[in-house]
Amino acid sequence: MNADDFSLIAAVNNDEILAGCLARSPDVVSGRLNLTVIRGARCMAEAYNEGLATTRAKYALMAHQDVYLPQGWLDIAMEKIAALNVAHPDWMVAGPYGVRKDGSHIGRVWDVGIGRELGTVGFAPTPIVSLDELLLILRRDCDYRFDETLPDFHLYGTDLVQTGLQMGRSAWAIEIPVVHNSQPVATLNGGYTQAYRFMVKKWAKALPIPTTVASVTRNPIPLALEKWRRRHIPARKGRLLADSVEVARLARYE
Ligand SMILES: [Mn+2]
Repeated sequence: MNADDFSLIAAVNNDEILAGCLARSPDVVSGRLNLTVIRGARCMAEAYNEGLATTRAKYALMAHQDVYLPQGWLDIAMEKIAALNVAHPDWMVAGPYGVRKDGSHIGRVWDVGIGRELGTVGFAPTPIVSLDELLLILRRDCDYRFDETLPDFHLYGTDLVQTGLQMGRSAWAIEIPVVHNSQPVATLNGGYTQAYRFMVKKWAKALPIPTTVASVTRNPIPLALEKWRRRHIPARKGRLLADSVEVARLARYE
């Protein structure tokens, strides 16, 4: 396994955020990790499918523009993925932060919007039923394409994990910490609700599916409660709240 086995894909709508986060990652700056940027997509599935079509790398890394991969990240990821290949050869999807079947979270990521590290130091690879979409790793030994009928820019990670599980493959949270230089999501109306309703129909037989935001279920309460919880959060400002490298050092990620 080497760096050429990896391809990094990002959907971008803000070049300042990209430059201050993902494109600033040392593995990207050095050219070791190839970054493909997709702009102007209608939905995330379309963006990522466009990105996947540009590469035959064995492992596709799909990351938010506001994710920073700390110094040495690719080497750690290669080590963890090689171990997963041996221990769980049926794996198809992985990421740094996910949710177990019982709804509990597992992973490790510094979230700038929340202002602290989320998760656990030193956890073993853990089976999950959904992943935070900040970073998704897809093993490309099958012909997975994102479902472009899933609207907007939400829940595509949950859809990916559930598709893998339905195919009899496994999905994991692994310890590959990153900085999510995020801004709090102010509203779950609009695009989020559309994507949520789509998922309730598509995965009717698998419900409830816990996610990092609200459990996907026919019961209207979890989503309503999550919307209410966010009622005072102001709209995103479109600029970074922190310096990615400073945060990575504070987190002792580099
Ligand atoms: Mn993000």
